[in-house]
Amino acid sequence: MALLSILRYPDPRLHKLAKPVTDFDDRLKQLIADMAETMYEAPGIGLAATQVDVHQQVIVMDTSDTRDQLRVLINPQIVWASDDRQVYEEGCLSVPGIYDGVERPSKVRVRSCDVDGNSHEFEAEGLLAVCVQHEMDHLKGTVFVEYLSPLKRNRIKSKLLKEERELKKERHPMAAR
Ligand code: QAP
Ligand code: CO
Repeated sequence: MALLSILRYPDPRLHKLAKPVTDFDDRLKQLIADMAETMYEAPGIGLAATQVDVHQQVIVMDTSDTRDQLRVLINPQIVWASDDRQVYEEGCLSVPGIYDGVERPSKVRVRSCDVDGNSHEFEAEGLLAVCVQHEMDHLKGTVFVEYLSPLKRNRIKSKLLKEERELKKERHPMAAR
């Protein structure tokens, strides 16, 4: 097991398109174990492979209160979405400290594979529906801040870039800038 480092917005690698998984092998199982460890440690409720710079269609999620209900989605597809929509205050491990309302379909039906490559379908509502859609967006290179106004997005970008400069200074105090 290993902790993976999470890309931070506005890293351009967050906009890469993930490819479907074709090999359900031990490397995939290792990636899932590392992603789950990284998500629980953060702590977060969802993590897409894109966020750890692996551009394959893999998601780990756990929206349970007990933090013991890991869900793994491989090659997920939304096969149905409700017409009614809900607004939820979203955050993201790649956009630390930022939360804002995003409107999405309130129910979705999802088809995805498990670690062994077997296909499953399930219906999601509430927080789980928000989480599935948020994480599937990552696989398409979309970060939730892209649903906000350009003004808000630019403010978020500047804030995170400034924080990153501060973090770099702490790591290299002699590199005066
Ligand atoms: C996506 O988000 C999500 O800003 C998963 O400082 C969000 O796990 C799905 C986190 C809302 C459904 C609803 C964010 C941790 C975790 C932060 C996360 C932070 C520390 C976000
Ligand atoms: Co996210």
